[in-house]
Order: sequence, then structure tokens, then C-alpha cells
Amino acid sequence: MSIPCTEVYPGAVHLPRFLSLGEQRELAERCQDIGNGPTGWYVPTVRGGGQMRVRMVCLGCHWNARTYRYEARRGDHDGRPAPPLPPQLSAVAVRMAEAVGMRLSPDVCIVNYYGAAGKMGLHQDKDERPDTLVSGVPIVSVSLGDTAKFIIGGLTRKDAKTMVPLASGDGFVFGGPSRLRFHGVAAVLPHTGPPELGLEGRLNLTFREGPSPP
Ligand code: MD6
Ligand code: FE
Repeated sequence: MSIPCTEVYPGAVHLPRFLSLGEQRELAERCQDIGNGPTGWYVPTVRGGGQMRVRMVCLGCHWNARTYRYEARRGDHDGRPAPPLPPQLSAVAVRMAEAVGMRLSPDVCIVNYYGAAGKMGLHQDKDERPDTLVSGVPIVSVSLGDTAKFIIGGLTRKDAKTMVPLASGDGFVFGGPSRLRFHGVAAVLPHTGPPELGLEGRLNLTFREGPSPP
């Protein structure tokens, strides 16, 4: 492979500094415009009733944090249709997947914004179509702004874990036999992102295939 990358587990590949600063800035602006728009950021409440420690907006299709299902409208928030997924965003994820020899045709992107206290508990992403999970179609993650301590474990919650720092412009391709590994964000390190982005905190985009809305 000609670009720098680290295979953390088979099918779980870190692509440090994949994006140029210009590309990062463009993506960050695009996400902030959407997030600050009329169908923008909200703080999801999960099934147990707790609030997530991130602001979220789903593009292309909405992921409902109460039902753990995908749907056309934001049924757990304001009922508005999910904003479209801009092709310029998807193109970045397709490039990252191709760089590690995987294929993804994204139809949904979950954008998360982390402030200084942002984090995400250990979870599996398994709400996409079963055939995509079985065949290991990847989720591609793009990080912008402050560095996150990204934790990855195994197929059960208690398995041993490793920490991967996800910095601005990094990609992470999460597919193949690793598609269902538990993972989360332990912390975001304040003021570690490129000042040129004008972004306080961290944005993370996860591109997915197979949301299977009803
Ligand atoms: C985050 N990422 O980096 C949270 N999920 O903020 C995820 O939960 C994630 O990075 C699936 C695949 C890649 C990821
Ligand atoms: Fe995830």
C-alpha cells in the first residue's frame, strides 16, 4: 500500500492524516453548516433515557437512538426528514475504503460533534442490513478537529482493548472480520486540532451502507 496505514486488527485499518488541511477545512465547514441549519444538531436520548455526550445529525437516513433503527424522518427528535447525504462527503469515504482494498457505497452518514466533555460509550454498530454485517462491508470514519482516544476491543464487551488516537484528517476503516468489534471514544483532547479549522472540539463522520429503512 502506498499510503501510510496501520492494521489494528484484520479489517480495522487506521489511515493517519489521510486528508489535506484544505480537505479537512472543507468537510468541517460543510458539517458545521448542516449542523447549524434548520435540520441540524440535536442531542440524542438513548433507550435507557440517558442523553448522549455528543451532538448528532444523520445524513441520508436517520438513526433513531431510541429504537436503534434507521428511518426516513427524525422520529426521536423533530420529525423532519433527514437531510440528504452530499456526494462530496461520500466520495471521501469511498476513497478511504478503496485505499485499503475495501468497497463501500455509503447511503448514510452519522455526524457527531464532541465538545470538551464529549465521549461515546462502548458499542457495536449492528443496526445496518444483516447481509452487510455478515459480509463485512465497512463503516468508514473520518475525524476532524481535536484528537480522540478511540478504544477498540473484541466481539464481546469485556475483551481486551486497544487505544488508537484519532487525529484531524484521519480515516478509520472498520470492516471485514472487525465489523462488529466493540468500540467507543474515551475522551477528546482539547485544543489538539489544527487551529486553521476554526473548530472547537471534534467532528466525527461515520459513513455506512445498508440502513434498510421500513
Ligand atoms: C467516533 N466512532 O469516532 C465514534 N463506529 O467518534 C464510531 O463509533 C465508529 O469510528 C463505527 C466505525 C467506526 C467508528
Ligand atoms: Fe460506532
